[in-house]
Amino acid sequence: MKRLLVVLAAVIMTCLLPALASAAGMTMVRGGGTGSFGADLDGDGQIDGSQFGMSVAILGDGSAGGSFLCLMAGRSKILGLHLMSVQGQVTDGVLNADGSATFSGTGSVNLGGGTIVPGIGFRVTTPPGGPGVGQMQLTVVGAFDGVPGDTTTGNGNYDLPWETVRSGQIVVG
Ligand SMILES: [Ca+2]
Ligand SMILES: [Ca+2]
Repeated sequence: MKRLLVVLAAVIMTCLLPALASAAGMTMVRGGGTGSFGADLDGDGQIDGSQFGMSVAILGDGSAGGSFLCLMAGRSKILGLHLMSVQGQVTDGVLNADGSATFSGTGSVNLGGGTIVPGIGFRVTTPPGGPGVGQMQLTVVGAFDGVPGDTTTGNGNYDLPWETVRSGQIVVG
């Protein structure tokens, strides 16, 4: 857990580096903070959420680069899994007509207890904004379909619900 927090801090620090946004034709997706699913997904009486960090450069030809981290900290058996974090490198991304960005890549899912599953695809859509405005939706591709919290069962993916930014922000631009 401590290592994960260090990684999260590093991602957020990276988000703050203005030099990354300087290249022409590149759109940055930067964000860090906490989000809430607005619901008690695992039935333990607590509203569930995550901490997140992202620093992504979308190049306009469908490719992208950067990193993403979503950390469900301090909770055991989140959503019925020992899912603790999704951390990965971004390889593809697009800007959507509504001003949001969608990016995807491959990373590792840390299930806690020393169990880290590498080579897992993920996809994130991020309408930008600060608390109560910005949102994030994470899909873990090809794994965990149907576990508690999956909003679309039977498609092979773990489709997490939309999260609304509770602190911090997501910036697209
Ligand atoms: Ca809960
Ligand atoms: Ca699913």
